[in-house]
Amino acid sequence: MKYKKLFNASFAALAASVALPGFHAEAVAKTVPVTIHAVEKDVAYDNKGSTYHAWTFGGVVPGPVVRVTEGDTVEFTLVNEESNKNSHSMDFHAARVDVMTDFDSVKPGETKKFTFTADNPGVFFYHCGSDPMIQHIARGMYGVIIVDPKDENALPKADREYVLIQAEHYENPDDKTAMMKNQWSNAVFNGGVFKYDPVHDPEATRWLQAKPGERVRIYFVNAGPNEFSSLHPIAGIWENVYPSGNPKNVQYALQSYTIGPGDAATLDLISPVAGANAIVDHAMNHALTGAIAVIMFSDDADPEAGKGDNILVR
Ligand SMILES: [Cu+2]
Repeated sequence: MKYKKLFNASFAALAASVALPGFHAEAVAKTVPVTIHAVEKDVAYDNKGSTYHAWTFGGVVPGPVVRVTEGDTVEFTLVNEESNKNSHSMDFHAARVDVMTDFDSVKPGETKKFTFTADNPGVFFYHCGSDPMIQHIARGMYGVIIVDPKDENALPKADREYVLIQAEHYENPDDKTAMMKNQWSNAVFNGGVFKYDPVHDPEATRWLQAKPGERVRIYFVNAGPNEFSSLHPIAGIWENVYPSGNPKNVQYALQSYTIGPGDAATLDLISPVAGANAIVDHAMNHALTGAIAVIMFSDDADPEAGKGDNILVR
């Protein structure tokens, strides 16, 4: 886990606001230092272990899950490793800052800091915005920031949580022309072709797990760079859907929900029966090139799955 140390999200509270009497269910705002290193390295994109030369946050695709609470102040540091060949930057969709200064690119060997308050609860995309942005996203520089509501009762309690980030994979990561022409080879969840689908790829060893009756919360991001996703749980129905993950944006009992590039949603799923659902982008050329995630509902589900650090299955 060489790169694990490169990502330091110490959730130590450096400063705390004063909680008002009568608001015991609300989290106390804190300052959260988050440091992520831009790392250019080979990364696997399928279950066989085939690799491509990725540009990454933290050495992994997708980048590390950043998780804070509504009202927190994020003190962000981007370190562009000296060994890299390209400039990189960070664009948090959860931030309201200055695109010219805060989201500006830094050269290899340089560091950039900016601060923002996570004013809105929800699920938000983050990505590199350096030129050409289409290539920096397509090569793997994307991830999720989850901003939990400060009111702990704002959402129904989830029994398990999973992150799914959809993106298009290009055979040749240097071919910017193919990216502009949308000539991708695969649609992927969490950076892997059929990563969680042993039905379409016998070499898949991972899938999502839960028990029947449990509320499973999917934090979904569409990294793109170009394609929309019509997210559908085959053999299930989305119990609740929250566009951008905001508890105030609730919709009920949807079969599919469309999430454009650069957008995100929180989707809850409950299976009343044992068995499986297959979460897919219902655009068939996306599903059948890799954007399928099987979720198994069983009383034997691993008690650790979909909890704590296991919400993004690596
Ligand atoms: Cu970049």
